[in-house]
Amino acid sequence: MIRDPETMTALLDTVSRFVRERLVPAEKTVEETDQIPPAIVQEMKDMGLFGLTVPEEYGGFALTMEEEAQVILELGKTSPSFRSLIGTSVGIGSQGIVLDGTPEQKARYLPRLATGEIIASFALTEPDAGSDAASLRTTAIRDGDDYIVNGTKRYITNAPLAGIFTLMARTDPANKGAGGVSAFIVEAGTPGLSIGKIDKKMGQRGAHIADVIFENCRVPASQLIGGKEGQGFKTAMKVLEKGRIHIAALCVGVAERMLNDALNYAIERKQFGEAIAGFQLVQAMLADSRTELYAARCMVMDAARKRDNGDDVSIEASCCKLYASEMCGRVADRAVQIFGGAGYLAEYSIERFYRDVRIFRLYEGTSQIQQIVIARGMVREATA
Ligand code: COS
Repeated sequence: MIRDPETMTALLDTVSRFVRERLVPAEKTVEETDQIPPAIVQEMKDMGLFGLTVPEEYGGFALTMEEEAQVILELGKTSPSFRSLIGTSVGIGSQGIVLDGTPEQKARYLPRLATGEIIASFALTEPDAGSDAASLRTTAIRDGDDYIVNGTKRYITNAPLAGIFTLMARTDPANKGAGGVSAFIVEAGTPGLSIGKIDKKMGQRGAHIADVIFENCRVPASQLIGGKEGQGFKTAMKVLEKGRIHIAALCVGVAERMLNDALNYAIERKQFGEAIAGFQLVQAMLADSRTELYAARCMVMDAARKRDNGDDVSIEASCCKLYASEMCGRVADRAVQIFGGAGYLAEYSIERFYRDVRIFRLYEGTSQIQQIVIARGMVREATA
């Protein structure tokens, strides 16, 4: 749902100009230094990018899903590390509070998330709990007015920068399943909370992940999201469902950038006396990529509109994430092929994008998890 087309067009134009004029020229620096320049971080804050999905009464843009998808698609046309910086505050890190937080929790954290003063991270995954998220072992045991948290969270995006963590922990150790899990807001700096070393990754330099370790970390009971135990897994699933449409939009944006670069290269690059864009085997790669991109974009916008409409989109969100992330991988591969030997060189951005996009098929639910969610949903529909 686009609430006001004029405002939306202005926002998209601003983001698009920012991407073209500020982010694309900084891509190499981010790759080389493994840091997003502080001036760019400040500009992202000033533009309100950290608050895209925070409700207006807390200082955000309160974008609908369709609006968010359009902005993220635009922001996707550059190194995905930039999106990653705002990604957890816009998506999985904040949405547990937005969807299920108490009024006090919203008032305490959302205004500061909206300005970018603090960053929110999402702490679900553990060394032994990834796809099987309900098997998480981190515990939060009630002790007076507090919970005492123990456990380790792994691959936590933006952990080294985060001001708060949306933490999923088991409050009922006797319940080994989803029902024993609760969600908390834990502030960075709480005694007993520490951050591991930054992990070295395949791509997305400038975007950092690390372990988050809880050792007898005392968290006030007022930090239990929604004030209710046993709801944490459902909060996580709702957050991830929305996040899957967000990531699918990102996949479309990055794929558009890669395909555009490959097309321009194919028009310039001459072999056998003519531009390689004139060769049908190259044209097939361009055409297949354009077709799949079009399909993914249509899927993302349809799922986003349905969610805005209040429909159950658990199947559609997973269809989008599955198709768009796999499509993005195929487009990256074809783009390298079109660039030929040059595509293997760090000098060209496609070498970096090829590595950067590999994570899309893994995080916020692997392709195999999306298949499971889709098929289970189909069975549920058919047997309801
Ligand atoms: N919205 C609301 N509630 C949901 C939901 C959703 N999208 N999906 C599941 N739930 C609820 C279920 O209704 C169920 O509630 P009841 O017990 O009241 O019926 C509860 O959550 C447990 O669901 P389910 O039985 O399906 O849980 P499973 O343990 O079988 O796990 C999968 C389901 C595999 C889908 C889940 O573990 C998953 O998504 N794994 C991937 C996690 C992931 O994306 N990790 C990425 C790391 S974060 S970047």
